[in-house]
Amino acid sequence: MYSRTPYPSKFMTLERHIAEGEREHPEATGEFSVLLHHLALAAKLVWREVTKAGLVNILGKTDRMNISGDEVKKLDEFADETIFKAMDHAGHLCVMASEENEDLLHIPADYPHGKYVLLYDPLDGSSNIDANVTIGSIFSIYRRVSAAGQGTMEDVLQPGYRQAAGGYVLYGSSMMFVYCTGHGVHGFTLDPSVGEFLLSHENIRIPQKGTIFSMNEGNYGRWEPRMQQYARYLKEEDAATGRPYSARYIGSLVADVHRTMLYGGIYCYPGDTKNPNGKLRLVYENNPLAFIVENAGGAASNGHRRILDVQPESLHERSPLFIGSRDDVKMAEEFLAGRR
Ligand code: AFP
Repeated sequence: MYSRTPYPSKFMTLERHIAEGEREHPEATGEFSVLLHHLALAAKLVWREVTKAGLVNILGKTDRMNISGDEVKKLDEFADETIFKAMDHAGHLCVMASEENEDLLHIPADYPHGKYVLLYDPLDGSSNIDANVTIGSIFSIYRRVSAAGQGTMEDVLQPGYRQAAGGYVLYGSSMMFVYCTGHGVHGFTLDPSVGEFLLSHENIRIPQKGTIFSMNEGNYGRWEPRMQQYARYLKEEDAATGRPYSARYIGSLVADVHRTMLYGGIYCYPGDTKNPNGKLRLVYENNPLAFIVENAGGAASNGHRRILDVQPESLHERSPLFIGSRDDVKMAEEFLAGRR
């Protein structure tokens, strides 16, 4: 009788999904699940502010004060603080690091310290906010390697393959929470009427090859000749190999990678003469997205080697990124190695 309703037989909320994932690990203490819940809550708080972004001027902002006389924080600062405060007190983390902060973010001394480490980019693509273009938050969770107490730089600078979970949140025409704990990539869309994330994209798989490329071609003149040759190749006419590729570039990495994962193709941010290692940050942006895309069946490279194998040397180190469909990333590597 119930199957006649327009709803699926089982509502899979994010909460339920996390709980069912936990049950598959009898050794789990539940700490990890609580961490994910808190992250989802932080994301909702950020989303609430993002949806008000366009109203700030109408509601009477003067410089950085709103109509009530409160200071209006820049959204990226707000997101940074909100995520920190949502995550600092529950006793599951030993340290955090955020793209917005130069140094490690230590858990306040009066809160307990746990076995996990959180790295996050609070608001990726923030220069797109005023144009109402999709932005997002990106996160990685690792297990600590130090023994106890406050977390250390060693806990934070782990190669990406050691991630216990990675994910991102999209603030776009709808809000999505996409995460992976190594058992598939799953996307949840917020139903604002009930305030719950509902499973909308189960076990996302990226096509093995695509026909879309995503890169900032304004930098073409600064690229090395092999990168230029690769970009020209993608635009040549050849029906047999699906060329020319279509160009799509939003300028919010998280949104560009999300589209790439759903439709296939490649996103590239190579090094150039101005920024030899490109613009993107290895630990806050490239590693979590590489973890997600690999788990969806794709690949992520710095042009010469797998992103997840790179040992980070410093918190804010930059790295080139080639990410997307497996065949497309392989082809980019072949061009950069001079094999094509
Ligand atoms: P912002 O958060 O400062 O907007 O930076 C976003 C970003 O790191 C990434 O999300 C974009 O893909 C990339 O920069 C865009 O950079 P270009 O303007 O150089 O293409």
